[in-house]
Amino acid sequence: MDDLRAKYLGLIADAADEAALEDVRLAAIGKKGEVSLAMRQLGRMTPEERQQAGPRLNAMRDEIASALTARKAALSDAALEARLRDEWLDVTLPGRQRPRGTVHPVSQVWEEMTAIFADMGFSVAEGPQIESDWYNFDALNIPDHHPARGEMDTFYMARDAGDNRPPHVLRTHTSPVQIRSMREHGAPLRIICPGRVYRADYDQTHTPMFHQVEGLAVDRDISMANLKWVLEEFFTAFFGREVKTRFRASHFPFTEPSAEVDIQCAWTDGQVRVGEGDDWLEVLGSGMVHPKVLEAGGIDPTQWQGFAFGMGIDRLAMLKYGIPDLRAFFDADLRWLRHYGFAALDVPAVHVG
Ligand code: 2NL
Repeated sequence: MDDLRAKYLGLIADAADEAALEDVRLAAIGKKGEVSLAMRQLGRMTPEERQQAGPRLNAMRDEIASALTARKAALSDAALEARLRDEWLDVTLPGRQRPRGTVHPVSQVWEEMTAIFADMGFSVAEGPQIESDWYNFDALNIPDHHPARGEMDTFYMARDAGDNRPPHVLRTHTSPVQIRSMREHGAPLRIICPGRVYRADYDQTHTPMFHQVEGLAVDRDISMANLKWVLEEFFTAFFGREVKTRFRASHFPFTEPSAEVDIQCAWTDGQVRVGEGDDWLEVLGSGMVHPKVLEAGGIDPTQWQGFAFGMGIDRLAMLKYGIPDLRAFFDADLRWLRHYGFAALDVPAVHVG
């Protein structure tokens, strides 16, 4: 019995972890453990022997059981200490820096503009940036000899000798998207078409690629009065204050009558401020859709009429956010992007009357 006691107390002291300790427990006082088996021998003893061996065996089993409990507590304390040591974390360290981009002013204003027109019931339509000359010019009643069609103003796709496909261009406005929408959906129609457009022009105020939003509303009794309301509503929402407009008679091949639209502004120390003062700034072209353009869109001009307008996103971004130089928009200069860019969730409130 002393050998048994010494053996198991030794094994308990040597058990390196809780799993090894459990093995020892089973070997000693488990159902088939050595101590349990020894206790079962009590039945075969004489009453005198039993009286002697019984209490000693019980005491030994209790001693082994409490040694197991104590060792188990010690092992689990040690395991916890080890985890606390290994998984130690310095929560006072500075966070890891991750590169963070900004939203380009053009993207920001694009979203602002589409949100305002969406509130007025306009859907957004987009289309290809490479168009046939029919969609870009003919459908818009722009005649063959018109200067806009020349290589001076328009980027033409290169053609190999003997390639007889119709000429294609980088679209010079998003009007072709509106022609496509008219042909696809018919009347009535209320859409805006934001997108990239291209013109062979590069100076202080022009880049060969820029962004435009065109709008088109076709219905049975749409008039210039509806156009004026929509545009005034738009400018007031966009600039966050009431903005007076001035319509000046103009000419475009695709609208009749046509009007250029100025917005009220003030010039103070070389800075333009929209919605105050008594100067004017031209920002938009517009008019009633020419009957030939409705026809090109597959819409019967004796049954339907509509207004259309076009304006530059980049220019409106410069005006609203006081950005001085257009060309810097497309330089991908990180300092410029961080200065004029917007945070991902920075969506200025948009007010519609
Ligand atoms: C400007 C001129 C304008 C349009 C664009 C248009 C589109 C169709 C039919 C008729 Cl499908 N018109 N678009 C109309 C008037 C002016 O833009 O000076 N933009 C800055």
